[in-house]
Amino acid sequence: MKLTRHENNPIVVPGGAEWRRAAVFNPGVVEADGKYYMYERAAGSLRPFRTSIGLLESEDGVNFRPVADEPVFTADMLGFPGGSVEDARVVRIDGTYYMCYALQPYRFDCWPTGTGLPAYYPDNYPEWRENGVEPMITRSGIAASEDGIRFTPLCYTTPAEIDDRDNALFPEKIGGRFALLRRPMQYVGEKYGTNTPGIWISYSDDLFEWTEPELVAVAENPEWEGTKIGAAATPVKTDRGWLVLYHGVDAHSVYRVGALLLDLDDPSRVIARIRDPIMEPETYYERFGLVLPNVVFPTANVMVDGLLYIYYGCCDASIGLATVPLYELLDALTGGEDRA
Ligand code: BMA
Repeated sequence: MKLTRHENNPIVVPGGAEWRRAAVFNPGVVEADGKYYMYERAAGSLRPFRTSIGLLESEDGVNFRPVADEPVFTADMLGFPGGSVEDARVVRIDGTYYMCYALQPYRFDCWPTGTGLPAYYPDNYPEWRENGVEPMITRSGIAASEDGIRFTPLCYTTPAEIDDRDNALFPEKIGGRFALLRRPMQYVGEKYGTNTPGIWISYSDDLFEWTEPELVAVAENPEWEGTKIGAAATPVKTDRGWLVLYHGVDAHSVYRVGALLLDLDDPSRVIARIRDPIMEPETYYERFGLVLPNVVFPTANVMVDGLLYIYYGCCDASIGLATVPLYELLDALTGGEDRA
């Protein structure tokens, strides 16, 4: 099983409008009425490092052009001027676009430290402490739109005091309820049945009230996913189960991509999982970025003529596309260890 990197990679790069001048990465993508809409996470500078969500469109899922002069979603719209909205994972359910986003409420600075790892530095921005927020804590929520262009904040999916990102809504209700993958960082220790942050699931009737998270999957292969794992993109419904790509982080902060299958009716149940990463940083744009090196971070996948198109952030700097025939990925999954 082999993913193919697109020859135009990276397919989307920073430039143009001031707010996307420094970096574009970790995009949501949906296909609607024959067009592909991409929701990029965009930064205008590293100091401060502040990201908003910009919109691009494409006829073929490869060549994207900006749609709007301004971002379509910002932290200002949530009442946090200067904060960041990040890592949009977008689905369309019954004609409405739902964007799961991560929110960091205030600005921070970001620079390379010379050791390969960046410093994320909030101390120049006293609002973090004045407002009693633990620096760098992330809250997640959902914004909604009827046309895919104008988004308005709908709800928070996670409590303010928990660091919880990598939220991904399933593209349809399951057993009559919305279902959401998430990654509560503090859910570790004996009480939670895991020593490292993992993938959890919650359900909701109305998107506003969510059930207590149930554990779905944790790191099993310490050499590449030992630090933490999190859902990558919107789960894909297949006849063998829900296909979920996820990212795994190793002890040196290298981000790789894993794959697992969840039961169609009970998506808290993992029925298959591939032991090795299906993708890891290899090319120059995946190994060298503005700050953190060695990151492939998928946040979207769509089906195009039997191929799974996987859109991913490259080192928090640009956007790549990799493809794989869906059946090849499913064969790799179900031919592996059976966890049913
Ligand atoms: C994660 C998130 C992502 C980011 C990745 C690599 O923790 O912040 O948004 O792409 O780190 O820096």
